[in-house]
Amino acid sequence: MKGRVMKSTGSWYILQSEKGTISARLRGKFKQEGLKLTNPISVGDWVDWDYEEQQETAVIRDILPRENYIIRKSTRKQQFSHILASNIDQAFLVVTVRDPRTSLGFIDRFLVSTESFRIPAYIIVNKADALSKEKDVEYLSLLKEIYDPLGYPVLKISALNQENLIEVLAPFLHGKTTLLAGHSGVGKSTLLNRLIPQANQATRSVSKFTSKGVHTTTFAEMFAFGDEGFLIDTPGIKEFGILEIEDQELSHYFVDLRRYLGQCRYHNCKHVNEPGCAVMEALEKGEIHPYRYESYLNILYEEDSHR
Ligand SMILES: Nc1nc2c(ncn2[C@@H]2O[C@H](COP(=O)(O)OP(=O)(O)OP(=O)(O)O)[C@@H](O)[C@H]2O)c(=O)[nH]1
Ligand SMILES: [Mg+2]
Ligand SMILES: [Zn+2]
Repeated sequence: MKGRVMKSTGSWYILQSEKGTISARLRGKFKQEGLKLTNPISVGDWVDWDYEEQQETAVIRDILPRENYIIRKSTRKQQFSHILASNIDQAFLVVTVRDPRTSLGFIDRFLVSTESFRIPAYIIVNKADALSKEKDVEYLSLLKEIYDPLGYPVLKISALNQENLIEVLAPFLHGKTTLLAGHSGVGKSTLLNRLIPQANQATRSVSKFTSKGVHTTTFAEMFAFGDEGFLIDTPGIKEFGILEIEDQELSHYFVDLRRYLGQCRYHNCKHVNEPGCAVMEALEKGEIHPYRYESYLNILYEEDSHR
């Protein structure tokens, strides 16, 4: 039978299928696409499962091919990667301006991962109610200035005050599988609870000492939204480690750099200091935002330092 993984703890799974919601185990090991994964099966996966009479349990036999997935380097196990979720229609990166502040570098890394499958991404600025200082308001304007023109809508909300949830966010969610991702403490679970009250996800205040989240959600979990939509709550991410990407490939995952590809003098241009580089010309003309180019270089150099 076919089913979809709603929750995965690593040792057992909750599936949704025509037989309703069931818990299942995994038989054997899967080797996939040459990736070393800390979680062979992720939330959002479609799987083939059987009921094993003898053990009185549902067993996952196989994973159906993934349409897409969001993957990052595991922070716990070197050389391993972790799939946040798979088969998603869109990603909501939940960010905050303060307590904790989400950096541009983090946002750009996440967007590289969504771009690698051309998954539409939104930047959801939560805690709009707490934007009192001038420099916080300026940061929000900067986010809008950078990302709106690139096709990543920047949407300001307050999960706490329910500001813009029903009017602005909900219309994007119907009939879609939406991933909620972001740092710990930005309010992903609070937002999910507002949109799906019966989800009843645990939430906890940000640490007073570090202004950072305390990693309340520990496993990704998918919840039905309306008739055919799903929302996936995920554990907070500290750093988004991108899997090895070839130098020449990286610019394909920056929408703003991608526009100029093929126009550089050298076909293997890395857009760093090569003569006749169309990307650097665009940067000088102000067609590419300097912060985005800075993120591009940071990722490029960081990947290099691993070789
Ligand atoms: N002021 C304000 N606080 C909020 C808002 N949304 C969430 N919070 C608070 O932020 C804290 C963290 O919220 P959570 O929903 O637990 O954050 P999370 O992103 O799920 O965190 P992890 O599960 O650790 O990844 C809680 O104290 C929430 O009440 C908001 O819109 N405004
Ligand atoms: Mg949470
Ligand atoms: Zn170039």
